[in-house]
Amino acid sequence: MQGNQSAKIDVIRRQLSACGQDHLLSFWDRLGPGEQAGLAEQIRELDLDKIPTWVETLVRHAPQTPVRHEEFRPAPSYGIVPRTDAERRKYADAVKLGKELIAAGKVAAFVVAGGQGTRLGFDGPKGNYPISPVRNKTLFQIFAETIKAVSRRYRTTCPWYIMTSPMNHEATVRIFESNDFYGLDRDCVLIFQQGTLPNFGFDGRILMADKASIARSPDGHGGSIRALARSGALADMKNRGVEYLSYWQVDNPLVKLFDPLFVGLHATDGAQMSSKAVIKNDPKEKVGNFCLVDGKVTVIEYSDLDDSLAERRNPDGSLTFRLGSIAIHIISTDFIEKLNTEGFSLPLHRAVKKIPHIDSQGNPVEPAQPNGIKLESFIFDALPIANRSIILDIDRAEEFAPTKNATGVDSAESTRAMMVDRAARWLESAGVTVPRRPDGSPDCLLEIAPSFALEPEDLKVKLDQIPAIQPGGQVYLG
Ligand code: UD2
Repeated sequence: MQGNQSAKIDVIRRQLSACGQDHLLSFWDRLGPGEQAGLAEQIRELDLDKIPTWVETLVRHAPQTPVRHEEFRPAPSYGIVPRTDAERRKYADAVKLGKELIAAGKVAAFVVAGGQGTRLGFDGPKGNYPISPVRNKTLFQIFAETIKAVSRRYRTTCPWYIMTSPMNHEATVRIFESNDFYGLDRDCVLIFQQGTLPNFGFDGRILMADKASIARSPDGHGGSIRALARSGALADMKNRGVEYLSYWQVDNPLVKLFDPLFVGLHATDGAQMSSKAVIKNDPKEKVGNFCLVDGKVTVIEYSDLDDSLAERRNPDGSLTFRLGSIAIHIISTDFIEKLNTEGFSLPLHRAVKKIPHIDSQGNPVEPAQPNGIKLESFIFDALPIANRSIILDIDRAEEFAPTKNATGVDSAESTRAMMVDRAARWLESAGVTVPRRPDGSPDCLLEIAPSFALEPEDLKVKLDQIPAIQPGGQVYLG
């Protein structure tokens, strides 16, 4: 038995040595059997064949792929309001189809929540961040209540898939359990983990977190395509007859899940992966840019779009590349299945980071400056692989308020303000008077629970349940 084990470790040592990573076993002889088994398992999960290429092309140097700006074209989009009679008919049919698909249980919710949320400085999974303006409901609770309200409206059960990472999986499951799954049917909530990728020092050596574990980080939201298949989530979808995923990021409480128009346009046009977009606030806003490259919808990160293209304007003064990516998609399950059977891989992107690790003596190092590279893949890199992809450009104020930072732009404060603003607009559209300050902002705190209204029209039949809103007051409708 002993001999067998040492033969196995010799094989692993040779494989590691072949790709310049044998230091991963530096402390092997000092580890207990459990630690050895754990480390061997982590090494088995490494894509050893690919590591030399990653080191050469992504770690030691930034990638040198030329960005072919001359080939970028602005991507076409559907507007939130139809522009012609033909479009009006198409939208009406799409909404009808979208509603039918939702009611038939063919659409599931899919949130990616495996990120580390470091910018927000919140301890724990970001989905547990309290965000709603009056009741302080968490992001997870708002999504759960929305899914419950949609299920009730369509007399169906909308399943919810939640991707976590090894860094926050257990904590996420505990949150759902301690909240009794927010009143959802437990069998319809599937929480699964994405994979990880090793962290590298600038010299190309994989960093060790401690003597028995490799420094790793989640493999990016693009890792969801593989994780959906590996975790059994995709098989579960097939069993339930789910054909479309309503995909979003955990930090956006305004997201309109199960949007019949979006689902319907995606299905009518035979798209495999579709996106919602907003008109960018300024040329260099920090969102991806929708472009056409070789005729395919492609997202070019803001940092990769040349200033001259970012600033380019149409004769009417609007930005030529005006559509910003807000990470809201419809993805067909057969597209995910196809990608997994074709052994696809999405490109990896590098990020220079401060990565705690141990040195060659085993002493912990807490770097004050960036000291290494994390790799990840992005879901939007699947767009050009799709045989068809549509874009629906929506009203930012209605659907997009990400909570990314502790203060300032895209912070909890700005998200809450947008939630109140949207509630105020919805109420006013139903004929309710909302007190406003001289600058036009609502002079009150407002919160509309998804169970009360999923859209402004829902308020019109509940006017008798809405109290008068006093200046400086707060109203919760639930
Ligand atoms: C993303 C987009 C940006 C824009 C913006 C909208 C990228 C590179 N940029 O910016 O173009 O659409 O969102 O808000 O995506 N996540 C995982 N696993 C991971 C990494 C992330 O599940 O390994 C999740 C994370 O929990 C979050 C989402 O992906 O829900 C986005 O992650 P982020 O906050 O790092 O994205 P950000 O702000 O760089």
